[in-house]
Amino acid sequence: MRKEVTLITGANGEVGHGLIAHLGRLEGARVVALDLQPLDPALLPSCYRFIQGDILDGMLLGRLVSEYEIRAIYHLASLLSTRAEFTPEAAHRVNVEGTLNLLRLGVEQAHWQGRPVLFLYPSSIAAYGLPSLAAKERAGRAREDEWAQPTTMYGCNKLYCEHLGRYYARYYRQLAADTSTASIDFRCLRFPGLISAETLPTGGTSDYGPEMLHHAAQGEPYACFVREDTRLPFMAMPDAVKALLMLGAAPRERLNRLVYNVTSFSLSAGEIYKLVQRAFAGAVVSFEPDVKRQAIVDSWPADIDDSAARQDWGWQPDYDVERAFSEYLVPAVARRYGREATVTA
Ligand code: AKB
Repeated sequence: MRKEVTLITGANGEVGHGLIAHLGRLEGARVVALDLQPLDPALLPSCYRFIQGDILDGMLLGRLVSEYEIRAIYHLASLLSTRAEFTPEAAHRVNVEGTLNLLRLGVEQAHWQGRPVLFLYPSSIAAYGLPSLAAKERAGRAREDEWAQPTTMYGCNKLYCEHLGRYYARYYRQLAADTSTASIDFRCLRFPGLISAETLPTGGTSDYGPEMLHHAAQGEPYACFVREDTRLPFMAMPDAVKALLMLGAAPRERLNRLVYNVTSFSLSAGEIYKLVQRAFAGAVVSFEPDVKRQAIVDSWPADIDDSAARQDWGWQPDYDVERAFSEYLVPAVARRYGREATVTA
């Protein structure tokens, strides 16, 4: 008999770390983790199996289907916004073709099992594209269906994959004679910039937030690549994991949409610096905007409206800005680098 498992792609990434650590603690959760790189050894005890490989490798995905009964897929693998601009076509392959492979795998599994397979997909504020800074200032908290004109390859990929998820969940092979077979239960979150104490982000454009903190904790100066007044929504990693788990567990009939915004707090780069300085006396940050990366951040909303998630499945972050810094980020980052920090409640 094939074993029932939960598949997590991009297992080594920021969200993968938090998610695997959590699922590994749950009784009976068999996590099959997939990543291009060897898995962080700290995560191995939480996994049923780790496979080092590529989501573009059809043979590998085929073997997974034959070996496991996949009940849920958390498809986290992607190339983030800054890195994707250096290799847009490669990013498209990973972010879109990779997602297409996983969606097809999910549908195939659902057919075999005769029941829906849960498919959790993290999208991003990068799916938005505000035409100007003035529009960003006027826009306020963006709702899911507004400003959907992303300017980055990553943002285009995320937005398109939101649509692909809807297609595979509801319309896949809609002209086939037999349309009665089960499909995927696609659920998507649009995340703000995520800040983790355990891992450093790689290749994103909202990375200046976490980078400021990790540099300060190591006693290193940081040159911030956006202006001090640049504002984005952010979320502490435990809340990102909580949001994925809550959306995954929500009764299907409560969900009025496939794509939900979730957020915790909105901060300017200058405000992040103040919080970092409060924790690590002597932290040095200079603001040296990179015009091109600045333009990307200026096209993302200063805040997002997550009232649909709050209403449909009871979303609420555990960490507001104070708690995120004083109870999670600062103590954990200080521990990580063996530093003293001032924790202000
Ligand atoms: C990035 O900066 O690319 C990501 C994101 C906002 O999705 N952190």
